[in-house]
Amino acid sequence: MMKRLLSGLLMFSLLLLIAAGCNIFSFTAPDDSNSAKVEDAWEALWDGNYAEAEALFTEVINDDPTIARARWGRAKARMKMSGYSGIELISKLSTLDTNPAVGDPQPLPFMDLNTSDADALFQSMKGALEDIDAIYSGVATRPDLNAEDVQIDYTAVFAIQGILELRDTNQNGSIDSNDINVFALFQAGGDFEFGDEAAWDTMTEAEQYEVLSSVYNLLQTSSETVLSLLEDDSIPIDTSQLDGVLDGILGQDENGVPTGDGLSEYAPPGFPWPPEGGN
Ligand SMILES: [Ca+2]
Repeated sequence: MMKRLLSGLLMFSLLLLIAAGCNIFSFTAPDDSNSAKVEDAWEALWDGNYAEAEALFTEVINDDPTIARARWGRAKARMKMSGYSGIELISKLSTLDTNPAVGDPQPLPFMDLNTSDADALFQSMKGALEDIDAIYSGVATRPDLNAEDVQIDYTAVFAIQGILELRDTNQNGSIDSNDINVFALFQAGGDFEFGDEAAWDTMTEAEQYEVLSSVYNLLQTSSETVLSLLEDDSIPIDTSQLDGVLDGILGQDENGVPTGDGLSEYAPPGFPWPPEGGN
């Protein structure tokens, strides 16, 4: 009896060892050097060495794109290199006045940036978006990062990318001297307009539609996430204000019903609106 108990215990201990061993091996052994590199990269990030951090994270991600902690780190490094954090970017949008009082139109953020600064931010956001989206959609999960963890950054990068698309008027992926600045404005009360309509009118209808569709899809994605942020009290920004701004540009009320305003006012006739597809 005693012997059976002992051998049972022994077996149990052995199983535990094997189980623990499996865990250890499956989690660390294949990417031991990656784990160490990820920690070095985060340390570089906290020290403010963003380029070094980005390079280290990139080495890890090229080796294994499912390591979420590296992707989040690289997104943060890229956002930091642009001079902004997710919260700062959202705050910038949230300061726009959505009160229905009559007032002067306000430039949308980044319309006043010079071309090269706007493009630097644009490229940072595209890079950050790719990594944040990989975590948000579950492509990259290890170790233990999920959509909820990156919700603020996800909301921010899609919103900012959407606004910046208004400066890539030829939609070739960069903001340069070949693009025209249409000086997008946000009217107090929550509408959207182009400050330079003459410049907008120099574009073909197909070009206009391409810009509007891409802005719409990015902002729509952001807007859908804001709704879940509204319920989170721990977020230090007024997300209902941001929600109002996004709805104003998208041309929809708080229930998502089209108002006929916003981007839709500029959609050329003969093209489907709202545009189909997402990202
Ligand atoms: Ca361009």
